[in-house]
Amino acid sequence: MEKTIIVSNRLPIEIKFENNSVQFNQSVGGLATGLSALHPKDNNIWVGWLGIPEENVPTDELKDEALERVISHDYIPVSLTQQEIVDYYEGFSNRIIWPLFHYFTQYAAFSKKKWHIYQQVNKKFADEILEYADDGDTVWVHDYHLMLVPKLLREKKKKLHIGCFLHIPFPSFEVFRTLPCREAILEGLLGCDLLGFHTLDYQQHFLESVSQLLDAEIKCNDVIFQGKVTRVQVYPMGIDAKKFQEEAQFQMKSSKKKLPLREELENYKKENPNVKYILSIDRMDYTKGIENRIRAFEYFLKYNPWMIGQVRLLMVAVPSRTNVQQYQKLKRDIDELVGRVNSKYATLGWSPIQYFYRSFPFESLIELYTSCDIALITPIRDGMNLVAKEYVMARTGGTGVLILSEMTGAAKELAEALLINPTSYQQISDALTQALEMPEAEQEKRLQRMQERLLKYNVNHWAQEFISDLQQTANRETRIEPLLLNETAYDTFRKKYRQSEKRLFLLDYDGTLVGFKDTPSQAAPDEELLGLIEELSRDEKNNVYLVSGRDRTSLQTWFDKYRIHLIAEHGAYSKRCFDEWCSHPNLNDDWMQSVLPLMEKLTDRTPGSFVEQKKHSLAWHYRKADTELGNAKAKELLKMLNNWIPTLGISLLNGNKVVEVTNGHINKGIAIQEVIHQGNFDFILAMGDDHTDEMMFDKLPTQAISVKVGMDTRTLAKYAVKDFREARKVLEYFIKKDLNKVNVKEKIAALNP
Ligand code: GDG
Repeated sequence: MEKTIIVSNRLPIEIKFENNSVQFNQSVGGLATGLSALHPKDNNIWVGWLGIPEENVPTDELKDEALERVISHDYIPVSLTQQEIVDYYEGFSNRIIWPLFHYFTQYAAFSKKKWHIYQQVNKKFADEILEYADDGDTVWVHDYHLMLVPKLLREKKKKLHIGCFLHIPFPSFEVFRTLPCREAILEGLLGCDLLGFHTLDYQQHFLESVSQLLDAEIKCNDVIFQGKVTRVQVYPMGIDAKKFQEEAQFQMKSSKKKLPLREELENYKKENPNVKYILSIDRMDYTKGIENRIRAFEYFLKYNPWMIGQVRLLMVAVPSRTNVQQYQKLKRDIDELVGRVNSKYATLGWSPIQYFYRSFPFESLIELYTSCDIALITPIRDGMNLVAKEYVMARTGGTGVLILSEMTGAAKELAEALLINPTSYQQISDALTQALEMPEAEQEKRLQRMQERLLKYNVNHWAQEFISDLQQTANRETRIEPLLLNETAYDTFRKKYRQSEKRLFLLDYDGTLVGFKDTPSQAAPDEELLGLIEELSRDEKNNVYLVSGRDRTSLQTWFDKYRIHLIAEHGAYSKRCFDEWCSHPNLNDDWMQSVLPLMEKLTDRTPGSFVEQKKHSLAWHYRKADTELGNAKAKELLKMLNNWIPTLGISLLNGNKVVEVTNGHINKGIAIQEVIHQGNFDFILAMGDDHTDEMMFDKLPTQAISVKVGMDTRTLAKYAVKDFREARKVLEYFIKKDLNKVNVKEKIAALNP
């Protein structure tokens, strides 16, 4: 039976060795809750580190006991040495990737040694997973500690369904490019079938980096790299919304239950009925904007002195990564800052900031959420930020205001919060004023909308959606990977061909029937091809269409005397044999005025490139330009043109050493659709080599035979041949009348040497 393997740096359990025994605790973090539908279940397992260095396990007996207990819960521990923790976890993950991906480039100090150990530990994880993973199993890898694992798994086991989710932001290309091992990181992630991010921005940043740094092809959300496709999508992580709601309701109702924190807060409120509480909870991390929050609060008090004694900032900073130097410094800075602000504004019975440097049990967390009137969440960068969502869900009393940094992933979903720029003290101060003055009815309305959304898009929804998309994506891969034409396929085609009465051949020209030449004008058909076309068109049952991006004149000059039909300029024009050219009703060329100058400018800066002006399309060819320069400029051009798609209504074709722009409402797919609708064909064969032909393949009925010419990328075609010579042999095969079995075998041997 197929299983799911979850992989994260840390296992969602805590293990301690105390008094010569093993203490084992299940932790109830967001990830563990979200994945509870997957683990524990059937034979699913979770692979991760136990959180303590190998050397700290006291004795072999205790080690065995710990292992036994961990494994009995279907957790597979990966053992790490102290040195690996220093270099892989604290070092590369938390001192290089974490700051860089959160735009704190000044903190990211690359070191070859740390990178080396990061690779080594990723391999350790992959090896452990491979011990348990069988073909058809699903592996879901989590977060930035393990970005090389997908590729390492894929290299060893092609038939795994591999998903990967990054919980932190993916930075813009300009930042990501500063990482010396940037290509290896991208390639590592591209080993998976489905890669998930919290927001569209992170997804776009990733795709941009791929397009700039790798020789990969990007089709919508699919990255095609080294013959493998990775779908890159957005899955905003939710929380266990019901759990927060129910615990809050439970606490409200059960007045008997001893809730020390709440009691203390309520007592204080009784004595000071007008005081409002502002809450902030984060790990002590420089990305969370703790420092600017305190300074903004100080600013608020300075410019709203009548609020002194009326508001309190209740600030929880949970100790985190205490071995990392920057975190130690941050702790010192925050201690000092809180001290300074408190000493400046405190009165005898009141201090502006109540500061806790520790974590609280879950129940106390809810007490804090339910007791505080405002949540002030101000990260400088945050992948998502679950605290914001938790505060909203715990406000079951109907009131409460969320002030949220626009730099968090959560801001994209919580539009009813008061969104602020975390670096602007003025904005934070204004938001505090707005929150303090907000009528209750408005608070309720805003909260309700957010709560409805959070209940629907909860953490289970997040996990289920990801896994279901992963299954689909991975299956799709095997379904549409083209097959090399083989003997059985040939026999079936020939049978179909013979039994059919009305046949349709849809043939691309350049790259499909002829090889590429330096200039388009050199690619005139040779004797062999013309003979083949003539032979094919002689049979009355055959309707042959050349479906090309070429201009009308060339096609007409070359093929006018044959009984074939022509579709020129990607469908802008069509011509039935011995008839006149007709233009497509969607034709409109206004966009050319904007695109042509851009291409001409690029040509100036790219020696060897040139613009081909067709009647209704523009093609920028860079076949003769320096490869590196040509590729780089083509990417630049595509990027610029991409932004123009909505306004100009254009369509971009990233072909083989050519970027072609056409009218977005005209393409080969639309053109052949009309042909197919008009005829009643019982045999259809389509052949093509590039993107423009994919549009044609996309519109074919299921029984059609589609053949991709070239093996470099993925395709919607069912079959593939290596090059134009083999494509010609496919056609030859149909028209030869006296083929016997021996000949068939020879042909196939020649096709697949
Ligand atoms: C990373 C990304 C992304 C906090 N204090 C206590 C406590 N917590 C819990 C909260 C919340 C979790 O810790 C913190 O989650 P965040 O999302 O806010 O932040 P990170 O830890 O940085 O998480 C982040 C997340 O991954 C998920 O993808 O959102 O952007 O950085 O659940 O409730 N829990 C308890 N006591 C505390 O004192 N019990």
